[in-house]
Amino acid sequence: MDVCLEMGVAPFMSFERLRGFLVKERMEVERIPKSSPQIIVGIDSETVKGLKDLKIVNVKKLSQQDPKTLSQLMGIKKSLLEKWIYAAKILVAVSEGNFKDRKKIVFAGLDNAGKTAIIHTLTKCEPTAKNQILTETGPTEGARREEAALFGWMQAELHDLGGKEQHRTKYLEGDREIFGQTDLLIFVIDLQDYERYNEALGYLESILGIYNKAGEAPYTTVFLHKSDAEGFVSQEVGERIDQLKRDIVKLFRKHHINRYHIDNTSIFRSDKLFLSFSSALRKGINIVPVIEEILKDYGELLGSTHLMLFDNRALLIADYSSDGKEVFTTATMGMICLRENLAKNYHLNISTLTLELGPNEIIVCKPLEWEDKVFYIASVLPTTEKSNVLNLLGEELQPWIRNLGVI
Ligand SMILES: Nc1nc2c(ncn2[C@@H]2O[C@H](COP(=O)(O)OP(=O)(O)OP(=O)(O)O)[C@@H](O)[C@H]2O)c(=O)[nH]1
Ligand SMILES: [Mg+2]
Repeated sequence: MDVCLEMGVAPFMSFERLRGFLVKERMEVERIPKSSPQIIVGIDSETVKGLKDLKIVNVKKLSQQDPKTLSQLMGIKKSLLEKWIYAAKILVAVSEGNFKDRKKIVFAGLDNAGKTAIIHTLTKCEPTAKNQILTETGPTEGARREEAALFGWMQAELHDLGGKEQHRTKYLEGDREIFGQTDLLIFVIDLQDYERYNEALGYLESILGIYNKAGEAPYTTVFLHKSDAEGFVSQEVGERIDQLKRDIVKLFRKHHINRYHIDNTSIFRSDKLFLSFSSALRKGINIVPVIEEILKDYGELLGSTHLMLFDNRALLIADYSSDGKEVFTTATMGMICLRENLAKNYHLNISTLTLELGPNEIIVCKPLEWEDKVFYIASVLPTTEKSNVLNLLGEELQPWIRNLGVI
């Protein structure tokens, strides 16, 4: 594909970000918003004419459209319009320098809930290293911040809010620095600490109140953590846990929040912890549904029941699945870790991994290397015959991955 952007004053970063969305003309990045929608990959002249009739004459105008309405007006598939509109949104955001360059993820919960252990597992360990020895960090004093590149280029700030009572009181006293502009709230409750369920719920409610007052509504995931109690869980304990879940749901309802999720987690099932975390992360990223549409199209083309996109930590960025079997996802995470380990420790660069799980069920996992980042596309296929199509898919996904989280 021709690379048809010339750099004006916009930083080099923009060029890399936008590569792949544009063809046909050479132009300066700043001129993009006022250019014809025709500069976007895939938009043909017929569509441009249709858009013009609706007075959508430039990329900026296109970026402001609602895909559903436009689909009805133009008789074009919604998923296609969604793709173009999101491409336009990204182009405008980046060319106007108006994009989000990092995500704020807040981990909150009572002291000893397991927040620091979770962050440590997610950032320092491999997802299949079960029962790894955890270096005890001790209680976190105040708010701690860690930077991490997640899903490739997406910069994230992980805020670990030490949960001792004196710290909680301080955060709740209205420190805007602590909760302001959160993209994702992960609230951790120690499932084994039955006596403190109500205290934890009270803290969660206070935090939701702060967001409400600030007019913010970040996606919220509650981790019911340490769900690894050995042996028998008594009926009484089982009932307490069920009651806790009902109380959490009630709390969200009371605050009219419907963007939330409750998940069972444990650092001793780090593969599941990785999946829970990626699933929470994905919820706040507008572009993920666009990627999933692309995966679905290729899934159907390949006759594949599963198509998955991972980063090099084996965090699941997006997937398409026609039967929802988790075993493929977990198996692929294992393959990724194996490849990462062999590359790190033996300088062995495996180009494709395959794993035959059963008749007509072959997982083909391909690494894609872009700049200094590695991603993995994996597909469950009946034979490996068509697996080269995954490279094409990679090409198509690149600009979207490059821009994850910018709008
Ligand atoms: N059984 C079990 N123990 C865990 C798990 N996660 C963390 N722990 C243990 O729980 C204890 C507290 O973990 P931390 O991560 O320090 O807790 P925290 O939420 O950061 O606590 P504060 O910093 O005081 O707010 C440690 O002894 C951990 O080893 C888990 O999934 N299962
Ligand atoms: Mg801590």
